[in-house]
Amino acid sequence: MDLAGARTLLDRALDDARAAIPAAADLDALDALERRLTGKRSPAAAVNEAIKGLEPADRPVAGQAVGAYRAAVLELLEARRTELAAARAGSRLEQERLDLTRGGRGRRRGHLHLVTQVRQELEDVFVGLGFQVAEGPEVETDWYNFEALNMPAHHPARSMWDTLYVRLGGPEEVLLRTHTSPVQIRVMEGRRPPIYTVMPGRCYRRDTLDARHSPVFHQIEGLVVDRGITFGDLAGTIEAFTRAYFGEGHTARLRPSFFPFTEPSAEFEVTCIFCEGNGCSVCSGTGWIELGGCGMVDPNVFLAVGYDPEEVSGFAFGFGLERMAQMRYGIDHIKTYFENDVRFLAQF
Ligand code: FA5
Repeated sequence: MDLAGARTLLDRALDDARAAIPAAADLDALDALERRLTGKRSPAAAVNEAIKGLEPADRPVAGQAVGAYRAAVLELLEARRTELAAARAGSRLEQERLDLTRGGRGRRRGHLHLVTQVRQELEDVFVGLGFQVAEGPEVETDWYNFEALNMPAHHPARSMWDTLYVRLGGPEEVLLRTHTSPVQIRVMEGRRPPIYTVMPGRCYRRDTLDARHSPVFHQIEGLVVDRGITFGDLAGTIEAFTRAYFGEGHTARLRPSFFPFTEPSAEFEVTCIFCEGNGCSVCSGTGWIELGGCGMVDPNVFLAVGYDPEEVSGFAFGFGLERMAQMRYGIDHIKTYFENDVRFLAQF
């Protein structure tokens, strides 16, 4: 091999290196290329071997050509090695990456039923107004549900509450309470005025299911007994709690009514939100939805619990919880509360 032959060999090998090294797929391929281009059987080794046989003047020139070739090849190898190492580190990072955007795989948590939420929300409103909260039994006697509330046996007002009787005691003596008003009697029996108490709970009636009525439903009862309580206090309290629950801007009215245990009595109604007062199937065409009854406690009720009606006066009210939430959230049928369709319940 002469000097020209050595140069040609090294130039070809360098062209080969320039094509092969940047295309090496991984670090192992790069190591193999390094052995082939700079190892014992490489063109560089062959030229080194041939240097002894060259003209003395050509030997340093050939030696420099080998050195330049090696430097160029090592530079190409280094550059590709850096690229491949960076790519490998990047792909490992990608594999090990924690995706924190998915919010975990935790179980979906349930929450309180809408009726319970309404009950707690109203309890909070009343506690904020200075009321206490009391509860009474769902299975009641005739005395608490009717008699002490100024509805003696055979009183026509009893038919207002189609009653479910329980086979206990004498005929028609034990029943599922038809309203929360019997808890008023229990509260008054156990305490002396002043009384500022609300009494939420479940009630039962032989009502046929329709958009606003269910045989099982919930009421919240309120009772205030003190000296000098007036109908104005009643109206103000009802306005305060309906405003707290529904927010400003709801049209509401008190309409004269009758309950045996209050005199005078009234019904509290709000504009039907489904038809905005024009009349629809939910409000039975009236444009109004009754939320509850109220009135000044009848003197006979005070006498039944041993209070002196000359000394104290008071008011009471009873509102349907399902009805209130129907009006607030636009729930057009009461049965949706009890069908247990999670798609409905999960909205609240
Ligand atoms: C009463 O139950 C009286 N105890 C209310 C009362 C208390 C008046 C204290 C005076 C003083 P009424 O039967 O109107 O009244 O029922 C009151 C509210 O309970 C109704 O306005 C309605 O919101 C709700 N309600 C009554 N029956 C049902 C039913 N079947 N399904 C759903 N809600 C009902």
